[in-house]
Amino acid sequence: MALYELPKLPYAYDGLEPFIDAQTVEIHYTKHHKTYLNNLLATLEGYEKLAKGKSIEMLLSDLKQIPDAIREKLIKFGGGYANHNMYWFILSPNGGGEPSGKLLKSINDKFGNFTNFRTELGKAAKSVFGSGYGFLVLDNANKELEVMTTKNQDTPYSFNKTPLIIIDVWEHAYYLGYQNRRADYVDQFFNILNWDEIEHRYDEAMNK
Ligand code: MN3
Repeated sequence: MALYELPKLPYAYDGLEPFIDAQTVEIHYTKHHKTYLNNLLATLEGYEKLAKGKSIEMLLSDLKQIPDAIREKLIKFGGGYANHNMYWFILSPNGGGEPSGKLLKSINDKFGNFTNFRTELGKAAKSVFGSGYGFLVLDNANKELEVMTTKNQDTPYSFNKTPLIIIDVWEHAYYLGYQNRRADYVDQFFNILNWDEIEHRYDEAMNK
């Protein structure tokens, strides 16, 4: 068995339509995500011991432990693998709406109200120059919610933060459906957010 595997897409390729088209999902999952995984596995050849029994999130959380020879590749390919593992699962054909319970309360405490939160996260994702991501994260030290962005395939795990929402703003995530209109893609993204999964991640991160 390989150290890491491609998680099964939790819906059909057309499951996120009309917000993300089937061809985009298929290429993004079978080509981009799969290639990150393949490159990660190639990077870890000869370093199996390092990764054995550790999730990719654990490796990315402690980059000091990664040998210099493979650190940059692990950040790129391991980050790309981890970011996409998360991306598919915080989206759902039955998504949208608002969170409830403790997460909603934390969002209201931090951002004032849900609308402000949406605006702030959206603005961050739209503002990424080049390729990267917008995130809602929980800071592991103070347990506060934050909006953050990363470049390329950098992940919040490497900054002692746990991602709860990820918005992929690499062009491959939206160009077929939205062309250059990244802002429209980001605005529509909220219609497919899987709040059950996001709340589950929040509870786990709070109790860690
Ligand atoms: Mn992507």
